[in-house]
Amino acid sequence: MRTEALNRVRLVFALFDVNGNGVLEAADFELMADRVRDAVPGAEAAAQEAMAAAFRRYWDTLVEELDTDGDGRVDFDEYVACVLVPERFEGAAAEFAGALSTVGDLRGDGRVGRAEFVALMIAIGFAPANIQALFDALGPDEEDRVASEAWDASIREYYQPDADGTVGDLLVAAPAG
Ligand SMILES: [Ca+2]
Ligand SMILES: [Ca+2]
Repeated sequence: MRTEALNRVRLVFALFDVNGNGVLEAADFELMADRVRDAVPGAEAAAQEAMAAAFRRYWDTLVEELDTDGDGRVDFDEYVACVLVPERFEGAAAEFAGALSTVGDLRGDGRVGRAEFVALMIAIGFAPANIQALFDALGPDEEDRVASEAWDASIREYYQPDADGTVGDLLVAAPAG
């Protein structure tokens, strides 16, 4: 595997390992969902529920596809195999991205303000400086808001195991934490 691809896989693994114990498990995705919910307290309850469900589904997909030894957790060696079957994660990644951008779209008009964008991206583990760079790259309007569709697309690409040369690569510059 190319070094860049492996670095990217390492970074996404670290983002998913929210409690930092070195393995992915259901608790990590519950923690992430709690953080996202707390990041935007003004979001609609339906959007919050869809987000929590999408995070659970992402976890279900990971464990179903990658938990080779069947212990109910995904360690890094198991996780690396995700790059071999990226198509199996497309649906779950799309749901995850769509749910996240919907939570941030407080006015329900298809745009997300910088404050919500930054709070949500910090909640899922990215470094603040990188988040600002990504927001700027997505072309904020005069009200400093970006199209949730553009953000949605960048998240979806980012969590694709074999993605390359996307706007989301701005986030790879320095791991969060
Ligand atoms: Ca963990
Ligand atoms: Ca396992």
